[in-house]
Amino acid sequence: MSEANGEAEDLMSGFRLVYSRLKADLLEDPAFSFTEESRQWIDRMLDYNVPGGKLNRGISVVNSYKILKGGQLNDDEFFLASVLGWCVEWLQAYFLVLDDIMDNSHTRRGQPCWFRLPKVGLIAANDGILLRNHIPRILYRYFREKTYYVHLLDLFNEVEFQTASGQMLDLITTHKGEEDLSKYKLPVYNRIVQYKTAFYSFYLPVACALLMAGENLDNYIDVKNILVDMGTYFQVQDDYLDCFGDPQVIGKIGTDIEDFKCSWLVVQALERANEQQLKVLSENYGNPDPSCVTAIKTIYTDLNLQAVFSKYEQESYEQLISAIEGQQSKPVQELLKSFLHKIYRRHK
Ligand code: GPP
Ligand code: MG
Ligand code: MG
Ligand code: MG
Repeated sequence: MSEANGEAEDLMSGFRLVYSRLKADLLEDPAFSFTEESRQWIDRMLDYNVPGGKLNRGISVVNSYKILKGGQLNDDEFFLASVLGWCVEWLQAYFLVLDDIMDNSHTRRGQPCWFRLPKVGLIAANDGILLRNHIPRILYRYFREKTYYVHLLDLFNEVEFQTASGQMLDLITTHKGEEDLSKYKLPVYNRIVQYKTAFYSFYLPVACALLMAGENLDNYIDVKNILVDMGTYFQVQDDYLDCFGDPQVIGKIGTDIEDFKCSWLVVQALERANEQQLKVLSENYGNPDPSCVTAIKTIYTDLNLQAVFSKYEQESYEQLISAIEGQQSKPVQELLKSFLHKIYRRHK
């Protein structure tokens, strides 16, 4: 194993340890005395939904903070950056538990969606609310004395609002009985994904690290814009993998075609389809019948959307690199590049 890999693994195992500490805190929350049964519920619910992903967002807080500090972190700095990283992962868990109900999904991170478990069902809606409410409790415990505490609270609130607004845009475009493919154009698409994905997945982790480093977020608008563009590219990959990814690798079975989603693929297909193909698209998109889904996938393949995606991926990468290299600060450049390299050409 190379030294760099070894270091990344140490960072990850240290990061994971912090999860156990936060879970233990929440299970002993003095505001609420748990019965054994309720303690077990939370314990299981957290283990099922919080730590099982790639942890890219969470670990990025630690990595970004390390780069901004220009070297190694002491134990206290590592711990606090990890706590913030886990707050981002908690937020993600909260969104995913609810998103899977709304999208009628089946699997997530290689296991059934939480609400699909017979003992859970719609209790999952309340579990989502609990996950969301854990975040300010964690922040209060570890950050209340910090000068940037209020900015952290504002940041999490703002980003949650943006994400829920994006989720609304995503959901109302798919209204049953009003399916209308003519509104699925790139500007609509970009707006949905900036709000539903980019702010919380890309801007939030870096903004957390900037606040810890004592920076004023108002001075980082360009960085924010680059991160939002990176988040858009990330959601295009998510949409591509929904159809063309291997469910064994991505850990989830795609539902975008069945759900009539304004996916990047359908937007591209609509731009390129001939009259006959447009007819097939409008007659089959949004219908969960497997033969309709196959008809849509056949059109995507006939239009060679795999190649269109590869080209988009290459061009986005190049544009992002040149925007990053236009940044004054070397640490900021390094931080943005390390984020981009984690997602470039991802398969999961
Ligand atoms: C990703 O969309 C967006 C979210 C997970 C945000 C959800 C926001 C809420 C306020 C609930 P997606 O449905 O494409 O993600 P996936 O493919 O992982 O289901
Ligand atoms: Mg969704
Ligand atoms: Mg979804
Ligand atoms: Mg998706």
